[in-house]
Amino acid sequence: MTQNTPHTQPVRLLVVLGVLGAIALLLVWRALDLQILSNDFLQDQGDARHLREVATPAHRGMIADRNGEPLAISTPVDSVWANPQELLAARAQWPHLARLLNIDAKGLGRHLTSRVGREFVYLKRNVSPDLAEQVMALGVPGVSLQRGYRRYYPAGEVAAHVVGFTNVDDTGQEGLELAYDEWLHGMPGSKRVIKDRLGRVVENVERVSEPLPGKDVALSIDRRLQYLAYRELKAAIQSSHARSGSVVMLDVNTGEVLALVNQPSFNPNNRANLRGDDFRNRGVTDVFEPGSTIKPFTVAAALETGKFRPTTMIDTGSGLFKVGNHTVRDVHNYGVIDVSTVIQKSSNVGATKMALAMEPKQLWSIFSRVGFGAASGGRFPGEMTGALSGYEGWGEVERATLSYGYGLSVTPLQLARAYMVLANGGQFKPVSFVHLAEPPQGEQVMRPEVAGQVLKMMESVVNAGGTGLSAGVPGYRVAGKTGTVHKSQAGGYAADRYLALFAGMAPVSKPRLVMVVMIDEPRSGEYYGGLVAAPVFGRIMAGALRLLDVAPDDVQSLRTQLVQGDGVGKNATGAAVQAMPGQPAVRQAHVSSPQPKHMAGVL
Ligand code: 59J
Repeated sequence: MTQNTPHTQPVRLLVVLGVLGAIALLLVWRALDLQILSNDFLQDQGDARHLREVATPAHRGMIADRNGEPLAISTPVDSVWANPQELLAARAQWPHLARLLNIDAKGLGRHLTSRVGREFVYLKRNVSPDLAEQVMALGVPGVSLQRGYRRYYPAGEVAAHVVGFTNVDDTGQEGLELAYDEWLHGMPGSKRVIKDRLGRVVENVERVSEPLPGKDVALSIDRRLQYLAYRELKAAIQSSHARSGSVVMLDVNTGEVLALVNQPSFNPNNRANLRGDDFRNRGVTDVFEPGSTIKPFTVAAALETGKFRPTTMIDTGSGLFKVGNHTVRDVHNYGVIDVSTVIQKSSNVGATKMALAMEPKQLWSIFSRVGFGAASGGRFPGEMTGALSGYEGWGEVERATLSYGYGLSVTPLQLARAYMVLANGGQFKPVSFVHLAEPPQGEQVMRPEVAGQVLKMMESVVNAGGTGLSAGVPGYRVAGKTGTVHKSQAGGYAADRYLALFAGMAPVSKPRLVMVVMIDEPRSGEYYGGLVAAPVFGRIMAGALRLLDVAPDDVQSLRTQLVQGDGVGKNATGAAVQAMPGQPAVRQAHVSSPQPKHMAGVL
């Protein structure tokens, strides 16, 4: 029965043929399916494994100063990245890779394992071209480079607060990098590439879209003035052991910010272990009570009422004046003095008597017109507007204390902008952080005669008998106002913590520059604005007028000096000098050079 019989042969043959035929059919079907029916799907799958669309980063625009000097530039760098799966398989190579990239090999393992589902992880961003080359020379599977840009800040700490900085993704985080991010950042492009099994680009297939580079920004800042202001402020903060400080310099004709520096500062090129406090652009974010630097506006309001003229006499009595249950005090007893002398000596009682002789609205109006309590127009991120309350709630005590600068708050930038009104014949201009093609239309907010009279009074502050002699600059007429302010604290005013201020302009015959110097908590014994802030103003102003080639408008004082040969200007004489020791030395320092020797090497 096991033997094949002849008649069973054809049946077996048929079965075998049938099976073979079926298999052949199946193969043909499968071939058809792969080649034609499912082709698109398979092609896509294959492409998905090898054909990639990758982003090509856009070049971020440059931030330059008003003369085209770079303040923030992007340079090409590479980022090292990996395909976790592939790199996980090359464990033996980790130590080399980790050592080169200065990362922990164990941490690298964890980093990869936790991201094994992904196809892309950064190992180290923004490495130097040199290091990138060394990494690729290792030939570790799954490791590739990605082209990008790194931001570099040539002026470092000097312009750090104004320029700000970007994060690793090249997006503006602070300062003007943030304010002008949209303008600077451009649009990344993309291209299609073919990658091999190890994820390396083997062929550029096509550009899908070109990256659109960002646009450049020219700031209003003049890098030379910025350096000058920074050096002098830093030296002053160090020698007075102050907590912090700011200097703001504006162009009177345009409202452009020519210099804005703060202490403490930071190096934007290396922001490891930094405190958030250092990032603050105090010139626009910090408010303080302006104290006596407000008095020129109180006087302007008094002149506007028509009840006062520069020569009107005011009895400041014994320097004590009771308003309600508050006593207004002067540091010295000035007796009967004219309005001009109220400014020159900084009499709180004098300012109070003028304020009480006018309607509350008149005082409020001038503060409001010169921009207190309102944003500067410079669009700086995080800018504070300060506080100016409505006059409806002002009683006699409020009117008195407001007249000499307490009960409102301002930023250094706002104070500088307000002084700009006095410097340019009563015209109010918005402040700008970018270079302007032409000056903006000013708004006349004060009669030119009033502005001119107040300017003249402020010139006496810097001359014999004034509180701010060391703000003077040989060869130029300078005007300004000192301020020494007890800092407010919970429940009143701190007995031993002060702000030293000086705000002013030069040259008086045709003001070109306005500047505010603010020094917070000088702790070396001296704390008067006239002794701590005014000399900083004088040194920076002297250098700035020279750098900008501003013609001297007080040649007579230079001649006198040359003839006397003692290097002491006309301002360094008079009663106030005895009251403020150290004054002549300071003046001498900037008579001979705008950059005194002891400043060298500060930066
Ligand atoms: C002063 C104040 C505090 C707040 C007084 C400064 C007041 C006041 C309550 C005594 C130091 C000081 C609202 S002084 O800035 O008058 O810079 O050249 O802090 O008066 O009522 O030992 N400035 N400063 N006053 N408070 N409240 C003068 C003046 C000013 C000078 C000096 C001497 C004050 C010449 C301040 C300067 O003009």
